[in-house]
Amino acid sequence: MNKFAHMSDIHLGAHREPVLQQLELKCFNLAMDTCAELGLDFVLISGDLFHVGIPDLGVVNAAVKKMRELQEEGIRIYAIYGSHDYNPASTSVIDVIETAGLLTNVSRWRELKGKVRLDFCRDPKTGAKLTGLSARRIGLESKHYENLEKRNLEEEDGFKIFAFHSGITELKPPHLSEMETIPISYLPRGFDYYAGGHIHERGVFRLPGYESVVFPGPLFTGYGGDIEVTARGEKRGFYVVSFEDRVKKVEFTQVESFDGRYVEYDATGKNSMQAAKEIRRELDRLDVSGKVVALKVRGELSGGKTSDISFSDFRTNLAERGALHVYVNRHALTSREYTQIKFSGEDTSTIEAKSFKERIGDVKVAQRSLKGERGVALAQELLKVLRQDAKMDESKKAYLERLVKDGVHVLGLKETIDVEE
Ligand SMILES: [Mn+2]
Repeated sequence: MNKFAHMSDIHLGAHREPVLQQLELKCFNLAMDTCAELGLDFVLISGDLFHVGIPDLGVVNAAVKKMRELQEEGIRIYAIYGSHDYNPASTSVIDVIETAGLLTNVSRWRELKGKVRLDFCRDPKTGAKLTGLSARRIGLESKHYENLEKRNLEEEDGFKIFAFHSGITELKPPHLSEMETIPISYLPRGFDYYAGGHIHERGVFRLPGYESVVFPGPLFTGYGGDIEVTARGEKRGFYVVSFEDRVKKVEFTQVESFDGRYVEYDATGKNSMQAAKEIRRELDRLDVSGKVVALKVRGELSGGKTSDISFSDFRTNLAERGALHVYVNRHALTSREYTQIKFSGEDTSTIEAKSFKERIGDVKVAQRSLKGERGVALAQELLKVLRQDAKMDESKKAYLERLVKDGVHVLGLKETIDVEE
């Protein structure tokens, strides 16, 4: 029986804290070792292997070392770009690793008479045929799917896998309502396996004409919210897919990322002093040694300021008691007396999307791309570009030039700039 691993949203390099960086690498190494132990034929990564297009070289080096080990075991790695490791204006780390021969990007597309044409990549060991579409800039991605030539893909015989990095409208969880998705009909029909990425929630789905639409969710954690979910007990890992001429079995394989403890506290109706005391009591009850602690505090205080609750004191105390890392989510904590937080939500990206949506009406320009939902998406994309850190050894000038270049690209001004050059 042939077997492959389907993973996604690994987000290597997402964390600044050394402890989380170590856990992240440990988790990636463990996942790769598990693939070797299980004797898999290949690994398919549906995007966001890295958190950014040009990550820290130390992170890249560690990942490449492990990928090379896997290759030496005879296990090939296939991938597509995700929304994070896709770099609009420059070479992405994925390209570098592909050039080095350690990974194959299966999204091989070209434009032919206004249509997007995809080619298959055949796995030499199993004969499986892989193709897919990488994430692109929001909007551009939809355009790619709209123009996708599906006939050659649907007519191809053999065991076929389609990799993609997008949310599917029909499968969108209600709490991700802000997320841009594509309808399932954008994908070619009749593939044996649809290897999804981008949605940080695990699930195996079946839709008419589309058997086995699978999202593995993050392997470790991409965003703070993922830490919270893991700490709450959600298992992380990847899917092992057994197949011959059809899929025989899709099995979740857990990869231990960390031991977590989760505390949720509803401060509604309490004053700030009461709340601080009760949270502390909750935390004191936990054995936190060697654990990652996620603390979520929400609700509206009846009195006092949210800043009266000293989260840094909680952190210090937990660190002293041996906690590996403390993640605090207090985005949804407000006070009746002092309303400082205008937008509440579960995580930063939701809050950003809400804020942009609320203010987009104020944008008075002629360009349609800057208004409405497209404007919101563009603003989010631009924010992502501007949020990039300078790389080690990168001069301030080079850094600024890179930001401007990426920003100009996101805004779709590339051609104008080219003319000026
Ligand atoms: Mn992701």
